[in-house]
Amino acid sequence: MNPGNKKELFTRHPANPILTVNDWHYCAHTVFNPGATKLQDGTTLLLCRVEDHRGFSHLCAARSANGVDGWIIDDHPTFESDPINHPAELWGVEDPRITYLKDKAEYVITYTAFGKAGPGVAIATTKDFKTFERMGLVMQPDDKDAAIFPTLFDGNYAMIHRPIAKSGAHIWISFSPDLHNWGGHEMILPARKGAWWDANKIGLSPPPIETDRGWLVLYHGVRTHANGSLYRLGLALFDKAHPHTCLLRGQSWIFGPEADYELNGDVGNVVFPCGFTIGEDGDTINMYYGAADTSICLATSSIKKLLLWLDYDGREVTNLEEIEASEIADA
Ligand code: M1P
Repeated sequence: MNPGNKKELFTRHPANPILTVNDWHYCAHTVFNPGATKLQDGTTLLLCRVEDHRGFSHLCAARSANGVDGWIIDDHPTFESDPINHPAELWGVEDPRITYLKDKAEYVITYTAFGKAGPGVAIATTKDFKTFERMGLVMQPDDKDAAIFPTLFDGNYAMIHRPIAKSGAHIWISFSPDLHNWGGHEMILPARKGAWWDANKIGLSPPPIETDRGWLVLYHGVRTHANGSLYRLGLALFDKAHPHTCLLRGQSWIFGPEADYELNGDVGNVVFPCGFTIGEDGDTINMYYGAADTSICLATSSIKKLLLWLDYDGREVTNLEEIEASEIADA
């Protein structure tokens, strides 16, 4: 089979959307863009973004034994903004990504803190998704779409994030010895230009996925057109020991809005994953995503399939100059 012939590499779950605001125990407007993790007992936990009728967001935990149905949803907001102590969260907290840190035996949550200065990256940690330790803002606005790697690199944590720079919205990496202080900032994946599906604005989707061949990074690309924006997903592979080095970058998108619940909603034409879990076979990827900023959906793929596709559709890149050179060659 020519893996490049299949544009969409994820299969939508027939029960989609698996969660909507109608499943909530309290009044809210929409639920979307959940972070995801598997707890130690195998339970799937989604930390869902919930938007209220002011337009402000908070996070609410939903737990399920099989990751598809039977969700037990907290009957109150699990993690709310704290604008008194953290003014950067004045207008809410959004789009969480969850990483389990074995060295600390705790979960670290990176989320968007939305305040008067714009969206910035904030961090909180938890052991049980009931009590949280807030670190506050770690990347100043405008910055978002952040996640921590589950392993350390030369004793440092690494975070992927998306600051807005003069040159556009590109994906960066930063390093920290303690999760508080960040440095070694480097752009690792630029938005492409011109007609590309991921021109001008990209951002990390779920946290990086560890494989034998490196880190698989699913990212969203935003195509702006006369009717608005179109959010689709692309794929890149980064070096296992040097996560700032991009080894392969797919040319085509691998998943985009097609189902009615992705095309229509508060913000139509949006698929926006913030979390994944890996199946018991060690290969199945369960990707949890927000559809049209309105509901929560599930689509599955496989690590083997994504790597095979990258071998076919991806371009080898060793540094940013080469990425740009390949863009010019394509133009
Ligand atoms: O409305 C689509 C998405 O827009 C923003 O994403 P980004 O800044 O990465 O383009 C976020 O507000 C996100 O929550 C939202 O789903």
